[in-house]
Amino acid sequence: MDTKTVLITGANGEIGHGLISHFAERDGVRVVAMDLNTLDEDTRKKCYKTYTGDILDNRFLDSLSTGHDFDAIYHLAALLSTRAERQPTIAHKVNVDGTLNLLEMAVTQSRLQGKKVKFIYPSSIAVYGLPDLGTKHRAGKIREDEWTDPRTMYGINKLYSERLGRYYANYYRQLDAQPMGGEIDFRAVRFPGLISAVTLPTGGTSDFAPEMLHHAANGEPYACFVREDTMIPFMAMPDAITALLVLDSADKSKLTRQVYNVGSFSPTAGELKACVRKAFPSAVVSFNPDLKRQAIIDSWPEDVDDSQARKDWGWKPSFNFEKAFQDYLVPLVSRFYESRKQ
Ligand code: AKB
Repeated sequence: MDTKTVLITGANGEIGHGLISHFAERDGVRVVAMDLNTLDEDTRKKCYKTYTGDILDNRFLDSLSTGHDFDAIYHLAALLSTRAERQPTIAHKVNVDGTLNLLEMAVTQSRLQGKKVKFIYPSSIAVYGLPDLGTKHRAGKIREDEWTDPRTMYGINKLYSERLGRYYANYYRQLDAQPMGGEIDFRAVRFPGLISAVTLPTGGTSDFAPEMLHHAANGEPYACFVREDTMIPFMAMPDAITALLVLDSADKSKLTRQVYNVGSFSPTAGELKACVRKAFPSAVVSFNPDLKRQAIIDSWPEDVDDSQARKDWGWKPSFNFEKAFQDYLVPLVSRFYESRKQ
């Protein structure tokens, strides 16, 4: 069997942990992981090589690229929406310039290896921007090309990076005497809010859902920063990992787009609370909306139309709302906090 080498940036994040654990259980994939912060011992053991470094440091990226032949780059490193709003220029550097650096690395790698390197990119529902709640309700499930008018720095960064990916894949240096277009194979999914049983996100605006669950499991009260009727789409982490892997392995001739919506379930914050309290009856959850973060969430869609992903590459989440809580989130999050008490 051919062994593939995969670079994962932002490996210390939630998706990174999930991906690395997945690859560690399979033969045929060598993971080269990098992050700004040193990876924990447990994650390090699951990787072929790990690096502590900055995606804005071109000398570091050059030495990484010289040392390995990558078949695919999973570029996960990013500053999420709330953090990006607090540090917009840093967010732009990391989310846009960082992505540009990785795309350049992918082109260099493709040229050196004489084959297309895959570039797998997690985008976000933050690329959408609905102008008001009435429009959001009426819009319901939205398609990839609708309402792409983001109001956050993060959403703008993600939308622009999607377009950069498309440019590098299709039109890169199109005025050269011999344009080399089509050197990288760029594929992206727009994720909804993600909920993991074993990690907590930092700096996102969809964080109220995982925070509510983790506080309840850890016996801590939680004041939710959005209204009870707030609705955006969410997805259980194992489905997010599956989405990236299935899109990566999809037959290119079947792909009609480079950026796909992927949906799963869309509970209100009130329904999330009911579900959390069913599992943890003593949980104390109150609602104390932060009007500014609420406005960001209100600009994101209630749900996404992912029919194109279903049709082109067979996307189908394994977890609906009930199953995500019953079969994945509640059992694993309970075990996670119990083991930490021992
Ligand atoms: C965030 O809240 O910033 C992220 C996202 C929806 O992409 N979780």
